[in-house]
Amino acid sequence: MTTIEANFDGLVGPTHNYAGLSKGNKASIHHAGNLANPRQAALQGLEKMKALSELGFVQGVLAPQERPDIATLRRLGFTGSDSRILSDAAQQMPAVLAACCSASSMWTANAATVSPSADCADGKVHFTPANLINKFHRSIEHDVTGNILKATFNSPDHFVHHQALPSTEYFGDEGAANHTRFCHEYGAQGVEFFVYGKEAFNQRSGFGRHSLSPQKYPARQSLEASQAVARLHQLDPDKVVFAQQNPAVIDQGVFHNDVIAVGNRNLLFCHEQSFVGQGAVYESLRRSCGPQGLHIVEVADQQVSVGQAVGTYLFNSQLLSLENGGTMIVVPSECEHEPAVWSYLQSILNDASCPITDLKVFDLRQSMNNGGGPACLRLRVVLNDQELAATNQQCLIDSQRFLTLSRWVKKHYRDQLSEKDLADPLLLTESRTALDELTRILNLGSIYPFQH
Ligand code: SUG
Repeated sequence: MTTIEANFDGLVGPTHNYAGLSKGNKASIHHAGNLANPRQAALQGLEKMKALSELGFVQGVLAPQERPDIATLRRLGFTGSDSRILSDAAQQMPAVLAACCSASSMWTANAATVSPSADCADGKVHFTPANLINKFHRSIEHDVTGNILKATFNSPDHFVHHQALPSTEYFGDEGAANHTRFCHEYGAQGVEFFVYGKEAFNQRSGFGRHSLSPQKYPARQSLEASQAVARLHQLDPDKVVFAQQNPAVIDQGVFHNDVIAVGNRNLLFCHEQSFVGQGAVYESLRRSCGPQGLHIVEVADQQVSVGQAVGTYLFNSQLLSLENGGTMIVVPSECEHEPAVWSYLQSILNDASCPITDLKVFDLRQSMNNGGGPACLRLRVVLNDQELAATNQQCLIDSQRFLTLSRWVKKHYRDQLSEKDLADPLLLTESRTALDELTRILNLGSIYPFQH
């Protein structure tokens, strides 16, 4: 039996726009109000999926959400026809309308936390959709995310789908963006590494320990949420490590751990300022990994500063195992344009002792301008042969599916979208028509509220 790591990228939805919704995410705030190009955004994402599939990696795609989210606007008291709801919301609460139009589900690293069957006591793959409670526009994703995951991984013999954690800051959960798995081989039991930004309970004064809390930007993930996911997934406590993210880097724009650290198999690639008590974190990881060991590539601030890491998303890279035993790093083109980062990347490629042997660069500018790099765009799902066979095959990318999806994007997507377009009733119709067709292409059934 072979076991592989598949990457399921989020397909960018037709309402991709720049609304400046994510405090603490510098790119999102910086590009607020810019004109977006949803068509280009979706095609840039598909190009990455196609390229990785052509290199022999198993590549999947996850459908976007229904946006504008009329059901949420109705929940908030807007009434009447859909176009009336859009115009009233645009007039009375434009920020809420923008939130209900965000294409933020493209960043599927935040869709869920996934544990491979080799790690879970019942021998099944476990999924917990992230409640994303820290940002309103993301907190309205998890119900439909659950539908999408169930339609993509649709066999109860192999897959367990949990409900998202309770929707409260106490259990703030951002999914796989704060979760990494270390293993020798994908099919062997691994060590699951959960990184949180705050502790919600058992504190003497209020919410979180003051001295270890970020001062400027929010910590999105709570320790208690990570612990709950580890329990739900039936992980072996000896094979789980929890670490706190360094609050000082959250305040510099590291809103998820995957902006400063990434791992694959027995490799951890991170900045020296990633975690509270970094040395002790390494020790716990090494202890849990056991004799098979852990290779840590730590980047010093002198080599690449936290600011440069946030500006280029060096660590929001994908590390992919090559058949020849090497590791390929997939980075966004912003890394090429920052001399310190680019020369660092050249130096590791030339260093025979570094396990990172190959490099691939992608233009993901449309997503990057909202703070989403290559690693944000993908959800990793480790699957053995049977699990892969039980996965919805229409959601796997090959050259034919790439062509079908590219044609679908070109047929339905606009090449310009600004905030004022969000209230356009035609955008709603276009979006629903596109998504209805997509659910047939991907064989998903009825996953959206408008289809019920
Ligand atoms: O949650 N941006 C997303 C980016 C998520 C990146 N994901 C990972 N690091 N895994 C967020 O902050 C911006 C939307 C806007 O401003 O229009 C946004 O939601």
